Amino acid sequence: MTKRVLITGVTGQDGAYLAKFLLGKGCDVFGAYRRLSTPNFWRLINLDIYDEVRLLPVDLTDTTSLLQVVTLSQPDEIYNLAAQSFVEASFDQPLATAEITGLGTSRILEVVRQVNPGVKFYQASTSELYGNGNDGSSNEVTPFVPASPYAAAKLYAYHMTKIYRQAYGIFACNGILFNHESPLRGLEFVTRKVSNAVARIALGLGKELVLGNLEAKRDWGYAPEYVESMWLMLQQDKPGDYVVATGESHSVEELVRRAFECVNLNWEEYTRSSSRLLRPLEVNSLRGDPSKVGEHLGWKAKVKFDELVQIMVEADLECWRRWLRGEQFSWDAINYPSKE
Ligand code: NAP
Ligand code: G4F
Repeated sequence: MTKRVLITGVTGQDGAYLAKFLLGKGCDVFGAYRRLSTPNFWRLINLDIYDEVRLLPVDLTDTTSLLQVVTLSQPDEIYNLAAQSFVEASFDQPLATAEITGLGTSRILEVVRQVNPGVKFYQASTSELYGNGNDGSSNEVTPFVPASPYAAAKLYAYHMTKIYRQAYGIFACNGILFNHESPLRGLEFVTRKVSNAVARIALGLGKELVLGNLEAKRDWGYAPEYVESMWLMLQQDKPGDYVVATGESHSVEELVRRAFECVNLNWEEYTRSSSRLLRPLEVNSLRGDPSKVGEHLGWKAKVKFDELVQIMVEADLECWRRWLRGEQFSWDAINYPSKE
């Protein structure tokens, strides 16, 4: 029988890649999207799956709408990817972040418990949970020391996922994913901000790149690979929690240097750091230990840092070239105004 899957946050980076992956597995894919005054299905259109996903409106702050999408889709598996996912914004909007990213997860879990506790549930947990608690590489038993309203909300969601597993026997998993990026990454996040700015500068459309903390380090992987790990977690005999990472970390400065190298320019001539872009509290360094996901699920990151940056810069160069040729296509080039 065709498996039915429900993805919340289907309009986001991971939601779009996961929908594509699950369609490739022959699943009936239901995508829960948030109704906006201007629709944003550009990622689904970019991946050529807009017509294949069954789109249903939902808001994580509205239990009734969650009840409706679960009842309508009757899923075998739910992937909860929806969140206010931008760490910086969580300092400006801590309550909205708690409502969506934290309580939103409780609302879905409770709908699952009441409607069909046999549904398998994936929760998009995060390496941000570790905060500054550990200088080395973090695994499934490393303590969590959240350092942002986003991380605190995700920590609550992480525990609720475990609690519903232990208390009610729900097949609920936490994927503790380290940063993963792609040409479909939102423009606010540092990798895409850099690749987009570098492409514009290389084509004479931009002059400089202004960033915050250049010393922060992250374990950056490639999003299309990471969504496969989500699916693998729900195909096991028993539910569990898994770290998903490359095992390498690089600084923002290395990211910028590598991106400018892709267009044969010297990063120092175009880049500056502004104190206005520093966070009230920073997570200095994150690196994951993917041993468990490798041993139990056979998952391993293939695309590493240099290739990832190249993929992203080339994709943005291609978009801006198409834009210069006057082509119309589904894209997200206009970013939010900078705080600079
Ligand atoms: P993303 O691109 O920001 O996507 C977030 C999705 O959540 C979007 O579809 C967004 O809808 C939706 N959403 C936001 N508020 C909502 C609400 N109130 N009701 C319903 N939907 C709502 O994030 P991502 O990078 O794909 O990440 C997916 C998930 O993994 C997130 O939970 C994120 O926190 C987590 N995560 C991401 C990473 C990473 O490196 N990417 C690492 C670890 C964990 P709109 O399109 O309407 O805004
Ligand atoms: O790209 P970022 O905004 O990602 P961050 O904060 O690591 O969060 C992302 O990864 C998490 C997993 O660890 C997810 F849970 C979360 O949802 C999100 O997807 O920032 C990365 C680093 C930070 O240290 C930030 O301070 O880059 C530094 N940075 C320096 N200048 C900048 C900038 N970040 C952004 N967004 N913009 C800058 O101008």
